[in-house]
Amino acid sequence: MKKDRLARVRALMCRDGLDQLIVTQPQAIYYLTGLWCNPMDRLDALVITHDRCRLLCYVLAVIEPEDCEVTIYSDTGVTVDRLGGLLRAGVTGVDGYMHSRFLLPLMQLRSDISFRVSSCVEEARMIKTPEEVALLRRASEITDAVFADAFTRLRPGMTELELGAVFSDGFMAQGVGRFAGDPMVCFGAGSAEPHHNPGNAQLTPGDAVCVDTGKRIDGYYSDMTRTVFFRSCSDEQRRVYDTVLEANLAALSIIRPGVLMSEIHEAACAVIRKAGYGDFYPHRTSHGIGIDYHEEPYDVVGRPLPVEPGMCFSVEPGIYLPGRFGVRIEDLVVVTEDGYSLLNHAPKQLTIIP
Ligand SMILES: [Mn+2]
Repeated sequence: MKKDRLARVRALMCRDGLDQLIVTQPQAIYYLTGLWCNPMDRLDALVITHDRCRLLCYVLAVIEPEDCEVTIYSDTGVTVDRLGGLLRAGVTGVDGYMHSRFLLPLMQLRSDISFRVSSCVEEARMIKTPEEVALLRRASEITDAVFADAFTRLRPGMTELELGAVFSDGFMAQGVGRFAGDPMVCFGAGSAEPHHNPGNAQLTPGDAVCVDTGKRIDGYYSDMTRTVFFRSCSDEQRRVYDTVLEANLAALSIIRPGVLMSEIHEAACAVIRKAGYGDFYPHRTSHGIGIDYHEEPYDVVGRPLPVEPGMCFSVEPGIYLPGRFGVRIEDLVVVTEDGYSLLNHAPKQLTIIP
């Protein structure tokens, strides 16, 4: 078990009055045990009380974490019954990832237990250790290198899927497997969709080329978006690009402990509104990153969440003009004692690829 992380989770359990906590998300189990469970459709669970840890995991997981009693199950028998047998009476937190098909029968089985949703592990994970920051930094450095190389390989007529393969091959050349989803490659009108599904659109001179991708490398994700222009750039594309870059820099410039996540978002929005594109920025500016591609801290409207040293999150404003083009510029930061440090360093000045 990762003792310091477990201690933080237990402190949060005390704060919330929990006697025990059921953790089912594989990423959270990895965070606390160093063990990657992959139950797929099955149920793995780490049960944490104030004096012991018990892990219920599928037969394929063979390395036992220290200071943790492991119960292995196979595809025979009812896993919920096994989990029910590991629980004590008392106030029990459940992470937000336990499928209802497991949780509802468990609640019926152990009607003596009071269950409640708990984000103790998510909260602990929000503040990265130096060891975690080093892994995040390395993932971003590799991603910087992949972007730099891939953007030299634009050719007229190539498809979004083909450029996606260039990025995937770039990661593979760095020894990184296909862990996350496919790279989100957007050409021209596709770049006007914040969550575009890459397809067979062909690259045409004058296109905005927006690529948003990242990989989990040694357990921790990178995530970066850069938008470049292929062979030419119109006055409006330039105006939109300059606005998004200014918004990105404005948001970054206020990051320091104590600032609210919502204030970072507002700093980006203010620039975009002032340029007249306020109706074309539909999404949040930030999400946390770590073992998950998206994790706490989320920039949620109306939640006053102050930034703390050790938090890692994205800053990714964009402007999307439907049917025409869009621009997004995404960086990752780690919050320091007096400001922030960028995890990725790919250039951001307006770039026209010849
Ligand atoms: Mn992102």
